[in-house]
Amino acid sequence: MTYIRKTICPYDCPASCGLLAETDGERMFQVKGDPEHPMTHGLICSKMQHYEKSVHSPKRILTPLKRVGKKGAGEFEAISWEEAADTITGRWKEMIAQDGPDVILPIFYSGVMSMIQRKCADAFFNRMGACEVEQTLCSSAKGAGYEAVMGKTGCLEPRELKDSDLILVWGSNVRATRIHTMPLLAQARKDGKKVILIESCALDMAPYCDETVLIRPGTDGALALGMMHVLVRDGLADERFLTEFADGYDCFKHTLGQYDPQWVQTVTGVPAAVTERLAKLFAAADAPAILLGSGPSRHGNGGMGTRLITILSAFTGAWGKPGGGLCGCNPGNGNYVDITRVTRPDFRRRPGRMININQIGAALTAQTPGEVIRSIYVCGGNPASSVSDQTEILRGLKREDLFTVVHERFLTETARYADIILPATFSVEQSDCYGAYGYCTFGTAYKILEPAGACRSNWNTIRTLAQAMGYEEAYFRRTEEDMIEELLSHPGPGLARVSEVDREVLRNGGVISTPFADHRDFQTASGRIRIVNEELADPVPGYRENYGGEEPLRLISVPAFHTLNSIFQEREDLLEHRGPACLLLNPADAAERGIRDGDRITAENDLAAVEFIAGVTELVAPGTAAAPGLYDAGLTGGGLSVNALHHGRISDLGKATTMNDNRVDVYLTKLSK
Ligand SMILES: Nc1nc2c(c(=O)[nH]1)N[C@H]1C(S)=C(S)[C@@H](COP(=O)(O)OP(=O)(O)OC[C@H]3O[C@@H](n4cnc5c(=O)[nH]c(N)nc54)[C@H](O)[C@@H]3O)O[C@H]1N2
Ligand SMILES: Nc1nc2c(c(=O)[nH]1)N[C@H]1C(S)=C(S)[C@@H](COP(=O)(O)OP(=O)(O)OC[C@H]3O[C@@H](n4cnc5c(=O)[nH]c(N)nc54)[C@H](O)[C@@H]3O)O[C@H]1N2
Ligand SMILES: [Mo]
Repeated sequence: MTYIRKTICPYDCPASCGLLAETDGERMFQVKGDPEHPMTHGLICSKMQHYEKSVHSPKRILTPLKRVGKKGAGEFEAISWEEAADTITGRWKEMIAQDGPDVILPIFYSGVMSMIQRKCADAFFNRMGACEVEQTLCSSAKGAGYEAVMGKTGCLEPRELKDSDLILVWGSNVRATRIHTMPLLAQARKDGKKVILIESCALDMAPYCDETVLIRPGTDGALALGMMHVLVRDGLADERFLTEFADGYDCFKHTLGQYDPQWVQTVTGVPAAVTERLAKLFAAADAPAILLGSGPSRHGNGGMGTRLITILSAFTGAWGKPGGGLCGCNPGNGNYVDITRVTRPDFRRRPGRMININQIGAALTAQTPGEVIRSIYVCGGNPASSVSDQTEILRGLKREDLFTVVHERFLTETARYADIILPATFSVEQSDCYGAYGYCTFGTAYKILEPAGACRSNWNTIRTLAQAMGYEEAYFRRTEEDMIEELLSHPGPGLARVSEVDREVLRNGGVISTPFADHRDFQTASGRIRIVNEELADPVPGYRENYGGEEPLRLISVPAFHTLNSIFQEREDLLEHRGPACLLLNPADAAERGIRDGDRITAENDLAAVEFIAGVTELVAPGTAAAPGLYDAGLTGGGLSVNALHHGRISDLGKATTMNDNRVDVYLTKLSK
């Protein structure tokens, strides 16, 4: 007998989609979107339409494994949980006794986005006193740049875009990463409102917009400045609004003279006439909205670029008008729950050694006494594939003296290098809370299936390891259900004012819609928008260069439609649609190098040379090379992926990845006979 149970997508997308799973308690037979979900209304992406194929994939790891071959060879032998836990904690106790706990480095990122499973390893490693990881692999430059201007003020929730009368989709692949916003864009166009795309790689989104503006990567701040130049020059800025609600308008205004549209053209490649027209369209709209993705912020100047785009969003007084302002940062009224109930910073006796996730390559190969990492614990992340400076990371992972433990569902790029692999559950085999980061919804989902084989959730694995370490805190004896109760009884501002009916929904497993923010209630120290922010090292905003490099083409990494970061590569059906690792080039750049669509090409810089298949399209900005998706080494030419071409440099604000801020040269691959 089968029945239907509600659950929630665990992956790193803004939406946390509601799912309906058909199951008999042992297997999941099919998955559909949940039409009762207050925001996703049953619409789910093609990747999740066959979640059962992932959950029951024959490639899953079902028992703990220990390495028997050479590092990276992928040869393992099954062991029991008891042996695994004893081996791991035995080694760790020895290292802690010899060198102290900060030779142990936990690495977790966004494999599972639910609150307890994603964050619980923090508590364990805080208790241990291990290294701390700055988890800034994704969009922390965008977050910090936005916050520098708007503080904790919630931005527009995508559902509010229905009231916008002009939408600038600025560096966001809505079709791949935010499908629930696609119907809103379509409706806006049907209603005669303009949707304009500002992109460096417009392949996916151009067909869904009225106009596409191609821009050189890393120069978005210059376009925002040029638009503000025109607005001030032509008396189109809302000076009354800016004087009343913002700090530093007068000071900033006097710096704008230098950023005329001709200058913008030189820096960005956007024709001067286009900047003029964009500024005038922006001013003519009553409630224009900028829908901002993270791509433009993944540069050395990404924090500043985001500040400038955020300031632009306020320049005509649109904030506070229904549908006016900025969308794509944190919407709503702040955190849903008090996450420190999970992460337990109070368990840490002294500050740990901080390591930025974008720089783990350097950390894993450091040889200076006092800096050597002796063990890593990877859980919900795939750094050998997803993090910049891949060559260095692989060099570190090959170290015979590095004890590597990986908690995983599949034999990923990283897991291949493990000494011990622990088998991980899928979301439907565990219970948790989910707060959407791009929409105002919050939900709970309870276990539907018993874990396959000997798989354990992140929570249950941490409990096992804590017991073997001899940690006696009551925290490590709780169940997932106890933890959900703990979080729900300590709501943050985002979950305040939840009705009794909604509380009941959460108790039973389901999703509620939470209130949108008041966009005129500026949550900054001064209560005003901070055009000039004296708290920053760089208080007055202006154009700053990104890192750049010697090579001629700007390399960006863009999301792939059929996979999510390195996830879903167990799915042959999706890989077939995705095709081989390709690098997209503008026809002018391709012609200059004698490259045609489908050719085998090599991209090279000071870090590495990586092979791709060329894709030639006018929808990539001239001077740009765009690499969609993440590919396992087995799926690429030379065993390296695009991340081997990324430096580990971090952004101006938010210490974020600058993966879109690298240069390469590209040439036809020389075939050896
Ligand atoms: N299908 C699918 N969905 C996903 C993901 C995925 O890999 N696949 N990843 C998930 C994750 S973890 C995240 S963080 C989100 C990311 O979601 P987004 O923020 O939408 O994605 P980004 O990777 O930031 O890239 C957005 C766009 O920025 C463009 N871009 C890059 N550099 C620049 C630039 O300098 N200027 C301008 N104007 N544009 C630029 C790229 O061409 C890309 O189209 O999506 C999530 N959803
Ligand atoms: N070139 C390039 N690099 C990128 C990106 C890109 O688009 N292009 N995207 C960047 C972005 S935005 C992000 S957020 C990062 C993501 O970086 P990561 O989080 O390191 O990468 P993922 O590929 O999402 O890998 C997550 C892993 O977690 C595992 N996992 C899933 N659920 C669970 C679970 O419940 N428990 C355990 N133990 N494991 C689980 C999955 O099997 C998967 O192997 O990558 C960044 N790197
Ligand atoms: Mo991300």
